[in-house]
Amino acid sequence: MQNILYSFRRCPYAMRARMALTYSNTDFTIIEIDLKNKPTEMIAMSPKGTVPVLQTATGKVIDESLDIMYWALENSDPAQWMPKNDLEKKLNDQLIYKNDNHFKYFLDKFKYPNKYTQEAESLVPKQMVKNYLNNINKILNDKNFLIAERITITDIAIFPFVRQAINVNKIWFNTLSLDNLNRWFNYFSTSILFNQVMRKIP
Ligand SMILES: N[C@@H](CCC(=O)N[C@@H](CS)C(=O)NCC(=O)O)C(=O)O
Repeated sequence: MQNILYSFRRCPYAMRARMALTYSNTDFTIIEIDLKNKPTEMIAMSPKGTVPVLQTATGKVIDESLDIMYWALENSDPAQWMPKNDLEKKLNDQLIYKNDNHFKYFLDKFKYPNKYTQEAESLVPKQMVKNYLNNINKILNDKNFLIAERITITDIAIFPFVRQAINVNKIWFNTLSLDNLNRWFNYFSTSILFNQVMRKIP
Protein backbone atom coordinates (compact mmCIF):
# COMPACT_ATOMS: atom_id res chain seq x y z
CA MET A 1 0.00 0.00 0.00
CA GLN A 2 1.07 3.60 -0.52
CA ASN A 3 0.44 6.84 1.35
CA ILE A 4 -2.60 8.55 -0.18
CA LEU A 5 -3.51 12.17 0.47
CA TYR A 6 -7.01 13.38 -0.29
CA SER A 7 -6.42 17.01 -1.02
CA PHE A 8 -7.81 20.17 -2.53
CA ARG A 9 -5.19 22.32 -4.23
CA ARG A 10 -6.37 25.71 -2.93
CA CYS A 11 -7.22 24.62 0.61
CA PRO A 12 -4.76 26.17 3.11
CA TYR A 13 -5.02 23.15 5.43
CA ALA A 14 -4.17 20.83 2.54
CA MET A 15 -1.31 23.13 1.49
CA ARG A 16 0.38 22.90 4.89
CA ALA A 17 0.01 19.11 4.85
CA ARG A 18 1.43 18.80 1.33
CA MET A 19 4.36 21.06 2.27
CA ALA A 20 5.25 18.95 5.32
CA LEU A 21 4.89 15.66 3.44
CA THR A 22 7.02 16.92 0.55
CA TYR A 23 9.68 18.44 2.83
CA SER A 24 9.97 15.17 4.75
CA ASN A 25 10.50 13.28 1.50
CA THR A 26 7.45 11.16 2.18
CA ASP A 27 6.30 9.29 -0.86
CA PHE A 28 2.61 10.06 -1.34
CA THR A 29 -0.02 10.09 -4.03
CA ILE A 30 -2.45 12.99 -4.20
CA ILE A 31 -6.10 12.52 -4.95
CA GLU A 32 -7.44 15.95 -5.87
CA ILE A 33 -11.03 16.01 -4.73
CA ASP A 34 -14.09 18.00 -5.69
CA LEU A 35 -15.41 19.50 -2.44
CA LYS A 36 -18.94 19.31 -3.83
CA ASN A 37 -18.63 15.65 -4.72
CA LYS A 38 -16.34 13.98 -2.18
CA PRO A 39 -15.14 10.44 -2.88
CA THR A 40 -17.18 7.87 -0.96
CA GLU A 41 -14.03 6.06 0.16
CA MET A 42 -12.78 9.29 1.77
CA ILE A 43 -16.06 9.83 3.63
CA ALA A 44 -16.04 6.20 4.73
CA MET A 45 -12.61 6.77 6.30
CA SER A 46 -13.34 10.24 7.66
CA PRO A 47 -17.05 11.05 7.93
CA LYS A 48 -16.43 14.70 8.87
CA GLY A 49 -15.62 15.25 5.21
CA THR A 50 -12.79 17.77 5.37
CA VAL A 51 -9.51 17.72 3.51
CA PRO A 52 -6.72 16.90 3.93
CA VAL A 53 -7.08 13.21 4.78
CA LEU A 54 -4.05 10.97 4.76
CA GLN A 55 -4.34 7.23 4.48
CA THR A 56 -0.92 5.90 5.36
CA ALA A 57 0.70 2.89 3.76
CA THR A 58 -0.01 0.98 6.96
CA GLY A 59 -3.71 1.81 6.77
CA LYS A 60 -3.82 4.53 9.43
CA VAL A 61 -6.17 7.45 8.70
CA ILE A 62 -5.12 10.96 9.73
CA ASP A 63 -7.74 13.61 9.03
CA GLU A 64 -6.40 16.76 10.68
CA SER A 65 -3.82 18.83 8.81
CA LEU A 66 -1.63 19.47 11.86
CA ASP A 67 -1.58 15.76 12.71
CA ILE A 68 -0.49 15.00 9.15
CA MET A 69 2.31 17.56 9.49
CA TYR A 70 3.53 16.08 12.80
CA TRP A 71 3.29 12.55 11.38
CA ALA A 72 5.45 13.59 8.41
CA LEU A 73 8.05 15.24 10.63
CA GLU A 74 8.20 12.25 12.92
CA ASN A 75 9.22 10.21 9.89
CA SER A 76 11.83 12.68 8.75
CA ASP A 77 12.75 16.24 9.70
CA PRO A 78 16.02 17.03 7.90
CA ALA A 79 16.18 20.77 8.72
CA GLN A 80 14.62 20.56 12.21
CA TRP A 81 11.20 22.05 11.58
CA MET A 82 10.04 20.67 14.92
CA PRO A 83 10.43 22.98 17.95
CA LYS A 84 13.80 22.35 19.59
CA ASN A 85 12.98 23.34 23.16
CA ASP A 86 10.11 24.23 25.51
CA LEU A 87 10.06 27.90 24.54
CA GLU A 88 9.85 27.12 20.83
CA LYS A 89 7.15 24.57 21.53
CA LYS A 90 5.14 27.06 23.56
CA LEU A 91 5.41 29.76 20.88
CA ASN A 92 4.54 27.24 18.17
CA ASP A 93 1.44 26.01 19.97
CA GLN A 94 0.27 29.55 20.79
CA LEU A 95 0.68 30.89 17.27
CA ILE A 96 -0.94 27.93 15.55
CA TYR A 97 -3.80 27.94 18.04
CA LYS A 98 -4.44 31.62 17.38
CA ASN A 99 -4.24 31.08 13.64
CA ASP A 100 -6.58 28.11 13.48
CA ASN A 101 -9.10 29.12 16.11
CA HIS A 102 -9.23 32.88 15.92
CA PHE A 103 -7.70 34.31 12.77
CA LYS A 104 -9.34 31.75 10.45
CA TYR A 105 -12.78 32.73 11.76
CA PHE A 106 -12.30 36.39 10.88
CA LEU A 107 -10.45 35.56 7.68
CA ASP A 108 -13.51 33.68 6.38
CA LYS A 109 -15.74 36.61 7.23
CA PHE A 110 -13.28 39.03 5.62
CA LYS A 111 -13.05 36.85 2.52
CA TYR A 112 -16.74 36.20 2.11
CA PRO A 113 -18.61 39.15 3.57
CA ASN A 114 -22.23 38.32 4.10
CA LYS A 115 -24.27 40.57 1.84
CA TYR A 116 -26.76 41.17 4.65
CA THR A 117 -24.08 42.26 7.09
CA GLN A 118 -24.23 45.89 8.08
CA GLU A 119 -21.33 48.02 6.87
CA ALA A 120 -20.13 48.66 10.44
CA GLU A 121 -20.15 44.93 11.25
CA SER A 122 -18.12 44.06 8.16
CA LEU A 123 -15.34 46.34 9.41
CA VAL A 124 -14.71 44.05 12.39
CA PRO A 125 -13.25 41.11 10.42
CA LYS A 126 -11.11 43.52 8.40
CA GLN A 127 -9.75 45.09 11.57
CA MET A 128 -9.12 41.67 13.16
CA VAL A 129 -7.26 40.48 10.05
CA LYS A 130 -5.23 43.69 10.10
CA ASN A 131 -4.38 43.22 13.80
CA TYR A 132 -3.29 39.65 13.16
CA LEU A 133 -1.06 40.60 10.23
CA ASN A 134 0.39 43.49 12.26
CA ASN A 135 1.21 41.09 15.07
CA ILE A 136 2.98 38.69 12.69
CA ASN A 137 4.90 41.65 11.30
CA LYS A 138 5.94 42.61 14.84
CA ILE A 139 7.06 39.07 15.68
CA LEU A 140 9.24 39.16 12.56
CA ASN A 141 10.94 42.38 13.71
CA ASP A 142 13.78 40.57 15.41
CA LYS A 143 13.63 37.16 13.69
CA ASN A 144 13.59 35.92 10.14
CA PHE A 145 10.99 33.27 10.94
CA LEU A 146 8.15 33.04 13.44
CA ILE A 147 9.63 31.20 16.40
CA ALA A 148 13.32 30.89 15.55
CA GLU A 149 16.04 31.87 13.13
CA ARG A 150 15.19 28.83 11.05
CA ILE A 151 12.06 27.68 9.25
CA THR A 152 9.81 25.68 11.54
CA ILE A 153 6.46 23.96 11.37
CA THR A 154 4.94 27.22 12.72
CA ASP A 155 5.83 29.13 9.55
CA ILE A 156 4.53 26.39 7.29
CA ALA A 157 1.31 25.91 9.24
CA ILE A 158 0.52 29.63 9.17
CA PHE A 159 1.82 30.75 5.78
CA PRO A 160 -1.13 29.43 3.65
CA PHE A 161 -3.61 31.40 5.78
CA VAL A 162 -1.63 34.63 5.60
CA ARG A 163 -1.47 34.07 1.85
CA GLN A 164 -5.24 33.76 1.73
CA ALA A 165 -5.64 37.02 3.66
CA ILE A 166 -3.22 38.86 1.37
CA ASN A 167 -4.96 37.56 -1.73
CA VAL A 168 -8.35 38.92 -0.66
CA ASN A 169 -7.22 42.45 -1.45
CA LYS A 170 -3.59 43.02 -2.41
CA ILE A 171 -4.02 46.77 -2.83
CA TRP A 172 -5.35 47.06 0.71
CA PHE A 173 -2.58 44.78 1.99
CA ASN A 174 0.10 46.93 0.37
CA THR A 175 -1.24 50.03 2.09
CA LEU A 176 -0.43 48.35 5.44
CA SER A 177 3.32 48.48 4.57
CA LEU A 178 4.21 45.43 6.63
CA ASP A 179 7.81 45.06 5.50
CA ASN A 180 8.81 42.12 7.71
CA LEU A 181 5.69 40.23 6.80
CA ASN A 182 6.29 40.95 3.12
CA ARG A 183 9.82 39.58 3.33
CA TRP A 184 8.63 36.42 5.14
CA PHE A 185 5.67 35.97 2.80
CA ASN A 186 7.77 36.42 -0.37
CA TYR A 187 10.28 33.92 0.93
CA PHE A 188 7.67 31.18 1.17
CA SER A 189 5.51 32.11 -1.80
CA THR A 190 8.53 32.00 -4.14
CA SER A 191 10.01 28.87 -2.54
CA ILE A 192 10.57 25.72 -4.57
CA LEU A 193 8.68 23.76 -1.92
CA PHE A 194 5.52 25.85 -2.12
CA ASN A 195 5.54 25.97 -5.91
CA GLN A 196 6.03 22.24 -6.03
CA VAL A 197 2.98 21.56 -3.87
CA MET A 198 0.86 23.99 -5.90
CA ARG A 199 1.41 22.19 -9.20
CA LYS A 200 -1.88 21.29 -10.82
CA ILE A 201 -2.79 17.64 -10.64
CA PRO A 202 -4.55 16.42 -13.76
N1 LIG B 1 -9.37 21.13 11.06
C1 LIG B 1 -9.29 20.65 9.71
C2 LIG B 1 -9.94 21.67 8.80
C3 LIG B 1 -9.91 21.28 7.34
C4 LIG B 1 -10.91 22.06 6.49
O1 LIG B 1 -11.79 22.76 7.03
N2 LIG B 1 -10.81 21.94 5.15
C5 LIG B 1 -11.82 22.54 4.31
C6 LIG B 1 -11.27 22.95 2.96
S1 LIG B 1 -10.09 24.27 3.09
C7 LIG B 1 -12.87 21.48 4.01
O2 LIG B 1 -12.56 20.38 3.68
N3 LIG B 1 -14.15 21.86 4.15
C8 LIG B 1 -15.25 20.96 3.88
C9 LIG B 1 -16.09 21.40 2.74
O3 LIG B 1 -15.83 22.47 2.15
O4 LIG B 1 -17.01 20.65 2.42
C10 LIG B 1 -7.82 20.41 9.37
O5 LIG B 1 -6.96 21.09 9.95
O6 LIG B 1 -7.53 19.51 8.56
